[in-house]
Amino acid sequence: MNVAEAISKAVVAEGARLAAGITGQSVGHIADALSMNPDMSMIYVRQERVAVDICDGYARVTGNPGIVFTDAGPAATNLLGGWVNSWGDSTPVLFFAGHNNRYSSPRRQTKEIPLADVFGPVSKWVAMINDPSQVANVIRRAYVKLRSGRPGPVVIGVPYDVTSMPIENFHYEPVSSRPRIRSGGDPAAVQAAIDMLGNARNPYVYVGAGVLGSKASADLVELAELLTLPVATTLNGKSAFPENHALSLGIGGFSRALYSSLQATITAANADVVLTVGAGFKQHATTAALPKGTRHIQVDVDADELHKEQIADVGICGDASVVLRQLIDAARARLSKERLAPVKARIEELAGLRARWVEISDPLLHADTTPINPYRVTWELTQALNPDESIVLHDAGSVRGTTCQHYIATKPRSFLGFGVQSAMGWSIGAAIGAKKADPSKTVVSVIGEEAFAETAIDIETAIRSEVAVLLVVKNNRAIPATDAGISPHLAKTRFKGNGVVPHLVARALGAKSARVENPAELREALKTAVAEVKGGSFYVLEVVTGRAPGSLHAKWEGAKK
Ligand SMILES: Cc1ncc(C[n+]2csc(CCOP(=O)(O)OP(=O)(O)O)c2C)c(N)n1
Ligand SMILES: [Mg+2]
Repeated sequence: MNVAEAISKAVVAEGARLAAGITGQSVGHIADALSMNPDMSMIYVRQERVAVDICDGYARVTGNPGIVFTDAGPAATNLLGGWVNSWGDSTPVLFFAGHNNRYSSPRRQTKEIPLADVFGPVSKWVAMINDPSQVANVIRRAYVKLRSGRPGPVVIGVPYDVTSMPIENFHYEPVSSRPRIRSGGDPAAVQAAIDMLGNARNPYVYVGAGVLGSKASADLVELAELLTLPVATTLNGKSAFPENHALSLGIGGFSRALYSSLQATITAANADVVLTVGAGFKQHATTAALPKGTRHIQVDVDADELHKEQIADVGICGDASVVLRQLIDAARARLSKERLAPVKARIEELAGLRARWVEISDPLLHADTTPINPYRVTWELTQALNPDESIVLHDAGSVRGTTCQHYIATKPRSFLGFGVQSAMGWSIGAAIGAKKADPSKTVVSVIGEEAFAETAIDIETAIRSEVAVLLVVKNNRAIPATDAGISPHLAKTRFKGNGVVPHLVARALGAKSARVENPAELREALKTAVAEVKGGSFYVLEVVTGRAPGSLHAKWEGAKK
């Protein structure tokens, strides 16, 4: 056995089942050894960043990291556009980076880059395997970092000369054979938190993707029902709490986000106690401060994240599922029967706020204008899919807002939001990864025509790999973005000609496709598209849309309870 084969054996023992990348001399042995393993599903992409996007989408659904492999130098840097998404959103991905021979660098060798300097600041960990004796230890360390705490992408560089070195009697004991490392909260802090929540007049719960990563949705529902707590999610955490639940506020913020719903915004604005769990407090999610005097209980698996946005009154470091369970137990032990009874008035109040949100949204969702309103596309998609059996993704740009606010996610990981880095084109690869993760689901990416143009070439990858997903392209090119105040003069260059025409490009790459301009034909077109994808075809539905504001706050700004 050589080092490359030992690496393949070790990652498979750790549970790796998906690898994606592009080969090159430096990584050739590793790519081949991964391919030799019958348990590994291989995807050969057309650009490296899509390999990361595939593994990123796969990990968001399974929690299991996929393996990315690339040649050295520009091949490795070519994946950074995807890599920073995984880093920003704390998604576990394991990257085997081809590298120059050990003793030939650093001498400006062909494709030589300072791997640790380039990836170090945007990775959870960067390590090198410089000797066969290091294989087992480095891979075990990598999996500890990928599977515990706040996850993130990990790089292992392997010099080409090392990959073919013999490794005798290779024995690997996977860390994944042990239970996941999960820590609980300080019991005193848990008690303080439950007393604070129990006494709250207007509680507000705000949760992020940490709840999804910890598979804590059932615990969250139980706690919310026990104490009648309204729950909002971050964009990345969307689907952590069922959005068809009477206590759901949809997307919210701390205290306000670009995409927070009316019900989330008003609930947060009136909150006296806020419980946050596994939320990242990113710029778009923190557009208004908490009201003065509001107390904050913050739960995060990463102690470095505590007191991040503002001082927390109670900070609890621990795994979301473990801490939520502790909170449930503490509530049962410490709170009165009366407090644990359903608070009917709160549920009615939420229903009233939700009705106002529907009233504001309905004209957009049902608009019959031409070009088609992009919110209408989201509404029709919600009708065309069974949300319990689907995974919906969005891409960067205005499609994010016109998709994430009204799609109703009912099951954990049935909607994959992404956001702090927001690299255009992510959702094509991520949709491929999501479908690999759960082939029983209908997977749909909603994407703009410019984001489509960034990564559409990998439609060919999906078709060659027999992965069928639906891309709904909201094409608003006919109405150029004005980007007023930023780059209005660029429009004559940016919007010249027809641009990349999604339904034609899709067809050239081997996909089925259609284009819709008439709102009356949208429902039928979506029905056909969904049926085709369920039948195993990759399908691109291009919908000619207008432009609409991504955030709806202006429609009810200043509104009070
Ligand atoms: C890789 C990358 N490059 C540039 C940007 C900046 N950017 C954000 S949205 C956008 C335009 C997106 O256009 P489109 O995909 O058509 O979506 P729309 O906003 O029209 O809905 C650009 C250039 C980005 N987010 N990611
Ligand atoms: Mg566009």
